[in-house]
Amino acid sequence: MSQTFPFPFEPLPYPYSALEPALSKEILEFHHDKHYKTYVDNLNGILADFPKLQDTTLSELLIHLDDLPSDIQTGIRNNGGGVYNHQLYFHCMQGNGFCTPEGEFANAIHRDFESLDNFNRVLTNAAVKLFGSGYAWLVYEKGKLSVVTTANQDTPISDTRHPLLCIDVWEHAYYLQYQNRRADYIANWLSLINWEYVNSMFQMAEAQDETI
Ligand code: MN3
Repeated sequence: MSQTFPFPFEPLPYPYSALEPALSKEILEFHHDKHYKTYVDNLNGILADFPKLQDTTLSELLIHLDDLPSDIQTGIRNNGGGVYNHQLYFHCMQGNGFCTPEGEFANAIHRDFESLDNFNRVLTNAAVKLFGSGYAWLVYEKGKLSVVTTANQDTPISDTRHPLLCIDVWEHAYYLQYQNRRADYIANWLSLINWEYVNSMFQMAEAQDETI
């Protein structure tokens, strides 16, 4: 997330119907074109009045929220987080059929979660139990993988912690298709994970880790 102001409204990386039947075209149209776009517009609206922050990357803004002017901290947290989280979320999915982690990344999953099945259980448990709106994440920190959750549009990013994957459990992510059945959405979502993309995030996190 090395983009800077003005943050682009990125197109969905696949057709709106690509994730059916697990996730409907209608959900993705609303989620991408309405919800995500609103966060992009709001973030750019806030930064339009702060030229000094316009060269700061989205990751840096979110890592150093406490250093921002106090009157825009909440706005950047909610809308900057909304942009960051949705971009990762959309990229974490694919509709080309089930795939699995490979190579060194697969070894790391086995080392830290025992198996891919157990990782799926840990992520599912976290996502199902998350109260209210938020995300469940796979993160990399200091050579180790773990699952964490955040509320609202908070992002678990820091100087040392790298988000690799996230599942959006705001009701807007599933309600049109699954109504109150969040667990069914999560179970079907697991089959959409784009492990190739998550692996590329893992490689990047490892590379950045070595430079800290
Ligand atoms: Mn969302």
